[in-house]
Amino acid sequence: MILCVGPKGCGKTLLLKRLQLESFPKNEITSEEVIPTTVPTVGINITTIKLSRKVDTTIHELGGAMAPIWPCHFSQCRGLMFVIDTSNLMQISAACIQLYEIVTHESLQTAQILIILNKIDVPVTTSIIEVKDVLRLEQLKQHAKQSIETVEVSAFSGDGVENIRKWLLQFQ
Ligand SMILES: Nc1nc2c(ncn2[C@@H]2O[C@H](COP(=O)(O)OP(=O)(O)OP(=O)(O)O)[C@@H](O)[C@H]2O)c(=O)[nH]1
Ligand SMILES: [Mg+2]
Repeated sequence: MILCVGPKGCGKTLLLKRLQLESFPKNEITSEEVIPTTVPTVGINITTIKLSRKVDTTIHELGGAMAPIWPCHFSQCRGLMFVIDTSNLMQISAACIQLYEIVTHESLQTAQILIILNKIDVPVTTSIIEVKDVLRLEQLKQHAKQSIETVEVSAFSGDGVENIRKWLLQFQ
């Protein structure tokens, strides 16, 4: 199972919709033309994404409001996408704690982890370097047993989402 988690409002649902929109072969609708609306996810949102002509993948988004019970879903997890809103510095410190809990969780020791730095389209004074510092990303990568990758994206514009598609291909 591939999970997508992250704090409330960090952009998980929009990101999954974006991945669906930009499915293979390319949808007629181009990224800028359609910005789907989202509502906070209560429970689990299951999305199927086409990665190639023959390959589909299913992702389970667990809403940010469900954070206390995310671990109930970790036992079957092969890949975990952790989304962070880079425009919300207050949330990043809280996300850092959630991320450490995930990386150290016993059921996730062999899972692949992708940290998705989202909302890079939002003009903010905080740089991505500062965001990575607050997250203590380098220390996390050094100490973690898992493979941890990072991507910078905008679910809004679609920038960078192709790197998520590449990461997803390893589970086929
Ligand atoms: N500017 C900008 N806004 C974004 C981006 N991604 C998401 N949003 C907006 O952020 C808000 C929350 O997005 P959601 O996708 O619903 O957030 P979520 O992580 O699914 O939230 P929960 O389901 O409550 O956990 C919406 O208004 C989105 O349009 C982005 O990359 N850039
Ligand atoms: Mg959601």
